Amino acid sequence: KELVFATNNEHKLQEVQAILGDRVQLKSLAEIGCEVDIPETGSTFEENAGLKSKYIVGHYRVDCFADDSGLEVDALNGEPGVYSARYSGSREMEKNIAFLLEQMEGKSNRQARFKTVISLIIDGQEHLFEGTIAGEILHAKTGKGGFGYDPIFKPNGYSKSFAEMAADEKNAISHRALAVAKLTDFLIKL
Ligand code: ITT
Repeated sequence: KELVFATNNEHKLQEVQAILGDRVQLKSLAEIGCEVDIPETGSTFEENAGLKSKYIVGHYRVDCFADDSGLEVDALNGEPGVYSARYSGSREMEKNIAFLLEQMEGKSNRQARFKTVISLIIDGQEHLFEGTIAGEILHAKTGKGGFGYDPIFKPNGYSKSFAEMAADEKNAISHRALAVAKLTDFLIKL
């Protein structure tokens, strides 16, 4: 079975393909000839995931899904949230991480969560799947793996940051893995 994953983020594509294994063959936006950065003007992950999947269905008439995700920090009233990819005003994660660590100076509550919402559109019908993992914001970057905010996020109950984990360790517990598990459950029942 083939399915388009409406993302420009190569790391997301690799993670989700690794979780799905050979059950589903994912097609990237590049493979269907789409090179646009789909507008994400919504104020929730649900809305933005839906904007991305609906854009692709509208323009390419294919079944597809999109992932909108981000980091919600309690002491920052849930920020960066839907602004995770450009929290500092730039898409450079080096800058976004530095900016977030700066906002956290002097905060004793460092609890946060990663959240993923997947919007799947099959036969014109939207289905939403979500996954969340709670953890804490570290004081400095730790580890070289993963992507995005992984070097400053340590899931609760673990002693390593997401960036210190092997890909399959992160993929066994992550927000994205939980959302993809729900997506897979749905797809295999079709
Ligand atoms: P697409 O919209 O093309 O899918 P994007 O990178 O713009 O790619 P989002 O709009 O969903 O994706 O932004 C999510 C940002 O949140 C992402 O750029 C990362 O900085 C961060 N993020 C999401 N999932 C993450 C993860 O598993 N580990 C670390 N950071 C993550």
